[in-house]
Amino acid sequence: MALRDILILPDKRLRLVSHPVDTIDRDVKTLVDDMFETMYRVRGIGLAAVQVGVPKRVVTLDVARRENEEEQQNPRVFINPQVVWSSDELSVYEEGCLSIPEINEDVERPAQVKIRYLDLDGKPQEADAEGLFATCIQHEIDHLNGILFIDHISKLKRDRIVKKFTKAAKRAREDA
Ligand code: GNR
Ligand code: NI
Repeated sequence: MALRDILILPDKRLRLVSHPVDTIDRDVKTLVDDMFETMYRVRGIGLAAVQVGVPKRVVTLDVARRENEEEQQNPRVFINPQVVWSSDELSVYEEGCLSIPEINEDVERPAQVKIRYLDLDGKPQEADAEGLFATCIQHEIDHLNGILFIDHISKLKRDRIVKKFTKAAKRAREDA
């Protein structure tokens, strides 16, 4: 297992549309292992492969509350996940993103969704999601389509956030 670097806004690779996985080979299994290690290390509750620079439709998720970093509670893998139904009812959740550190904003999304995906054995699965699970899996599927949670907030707020991260990246380049 290995830690992977997480891409940070305004990295253009975060805007790639990820490719479906057709065979769950060793590369995909290693990717999933590394994504869990990386996600638990930084205390994330979800991670999309594109966030570590691999534009494949792979998501790791663990929305169980953790006291202790790296303590796995309910690790789940979603390959080629799709929302096949979403509720009319909406809910608001304060979201964050490992690719946009230290920014949290309210996002409104369908409160419940039904998703279809493949498990690590390539077997088709369905899940009904609500609460934090519903929010998080929608956030991750957005990543697979090159969409970030800041795309769901006001343009004024989004532009401010992008500007802040663009400046920080420029400074980091100059210091290097
Ligand atoms: O760790 C994360 N927390 C979080 C909180 C509210 C809504 C969504 C998330 S996902 C985020 C990890 C991440 O960036 N996944 O792409
Ligand atoms: Ni994210």
